[in-house]
Amino acid sequence: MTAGLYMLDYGAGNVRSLVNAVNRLGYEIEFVKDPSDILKAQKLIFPGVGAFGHAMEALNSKGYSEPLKQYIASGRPFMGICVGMQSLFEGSDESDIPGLGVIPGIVKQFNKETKAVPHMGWNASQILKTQPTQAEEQQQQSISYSINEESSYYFVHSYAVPYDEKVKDWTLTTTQYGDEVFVSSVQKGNVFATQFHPEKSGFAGLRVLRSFLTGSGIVDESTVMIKEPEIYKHDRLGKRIIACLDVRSNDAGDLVVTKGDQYDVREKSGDNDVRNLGKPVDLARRYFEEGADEVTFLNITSFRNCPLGDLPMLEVLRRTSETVFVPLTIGGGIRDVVDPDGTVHPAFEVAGEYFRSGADKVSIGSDAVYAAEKYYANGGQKDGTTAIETIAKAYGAQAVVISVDPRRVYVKDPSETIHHVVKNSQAGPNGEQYCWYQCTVKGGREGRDLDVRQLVIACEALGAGEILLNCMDRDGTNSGYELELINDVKAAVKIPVIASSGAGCVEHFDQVFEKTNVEAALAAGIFHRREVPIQDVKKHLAKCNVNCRALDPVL
Ligand code: 1PR
Repeated sequence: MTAGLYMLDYGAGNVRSLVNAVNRLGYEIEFVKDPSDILKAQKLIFPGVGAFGHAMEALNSKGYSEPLKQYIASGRPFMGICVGMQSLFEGSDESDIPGLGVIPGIVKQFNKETKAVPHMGWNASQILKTQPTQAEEQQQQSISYSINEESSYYFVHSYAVPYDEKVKDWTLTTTQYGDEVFVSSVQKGNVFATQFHPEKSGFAGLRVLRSFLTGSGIVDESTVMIKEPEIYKHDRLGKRIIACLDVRSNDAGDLVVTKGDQYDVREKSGDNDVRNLGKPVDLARRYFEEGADEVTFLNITSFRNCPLGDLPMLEVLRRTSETVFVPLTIGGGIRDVVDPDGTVHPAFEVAGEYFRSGADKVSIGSDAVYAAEKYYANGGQKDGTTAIETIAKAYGAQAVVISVDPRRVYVKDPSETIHHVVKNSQAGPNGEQYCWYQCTVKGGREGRDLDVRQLVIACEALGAGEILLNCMDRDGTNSGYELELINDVKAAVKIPVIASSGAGCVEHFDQVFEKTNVEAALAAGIFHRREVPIQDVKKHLAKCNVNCRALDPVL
């Protein structure tokens, strides 16, 4: 327990995870409710989520900016996270609103031409500041706030501070994304801030947070040595392995993790029950401990209307975020919701409930298809009203994932359809070599006159940050990922893509990373049935020289 430990929250996203991480480390934290709380604080954490301009506007309108600058100048410990770090700089290309100006420099957008943006996932850091006068074992602890060069940390951002002379004496670590080297943490006197999310970086991240909380990070500046970062041929951004939990009520009314074949989740024999593969919160925790880089929950009966207050996944998220310190995505039912009394809750509000309950991202399926249809009907114009746009505007593009549920529609010749056609290695029932990928809604129950390429291009234009690419023909088949589809989508968008559906063995993961340049691979059935442990996937990938996060020792 630390008396006077405060968190500065301006209501822009998932701060529950940070509170849970602090609690997990044995500390209690209070929220700043008033500018005077900032001046009262003995230790202050400022986690920023969403856009720079939104964060600065919120700080200014709540009267927090000046007390925050005073607090920092007072020498009491300050920790910023993500946009909380960016706000310390003079400004950002993302907005005209100036930053706090504590550190010289401007936050810049990553170069989108050379790589996927946002930079999303687990990356390594180089420590540039050392303190040679300290004993070896203290050195790591005191100067680097327990940041370890062997560990990976979770990043999710489109803007960063490029490393240069101006920020040299503030830079604690740098990280490389593509060929760009950016400042991944700063430290000077009482100020410590990270671009990555310690509360989402597993046990490695909890160690960093603990180091701040115990106060072991403040050092004697006069003895600090600073080196230049090395630039490597390849960055160390890991390929992500995601465990996916399809959740619904079974016939007894219990919420269970289930898994089907081609979206049919009922047992093929006996009484045709919904397959029960475990309890969502327990399974998510198991996957975190086994080294999953992210956990995704999909509420697969979301097509049924459910009042906002009764959304069953809210409680699942609240409980999961107490023990799982990697990013959590929730999908299913992210759309406008109508309560029995007729009250309409816009998708934006529904998503907000999920973020406050511990979700880092929401995944939109059916509603994204309708949004894309509207976009094309509008001549390729955005109108600002879709769930993708409203959620991305407030919570950032990185918080909006598009879950795509396509099925193959075979054609003998590409001229048979107006849709974008792909040559497929799996010939159709009549020997057809081509197919187009039809988007579906309501969990594959209804096909639409929209192909996947149209969908992903529209969703990227509307502001989505990531694509979760399923394939109904592969789902639950253990036959490997749909590589033609994945390559086709990767060529159409710049945002990160998660390959999903069909994983059956460790080789399928190295195949998908070798034959396509997806950023992540997701699996469900093989993990639930304990056929392939997550660590076997990672060990196999390491053998194949595919970079991925190693499991950090438990705290
Ligand atoms: O349309 O926004 O309400 O979202 C509904 C969500 O529920 C969508 O993301 C949709 O994919 C999902 N969903 C709906 N019905 C099912 C079903 O299975 N009956 N699950 C379903 C789809 C897809 C994957 C699956 C992979 C990997 N699950 O996430 O986990 O295919 O499986 P595998 O590794 O076992 O092959 P909305």
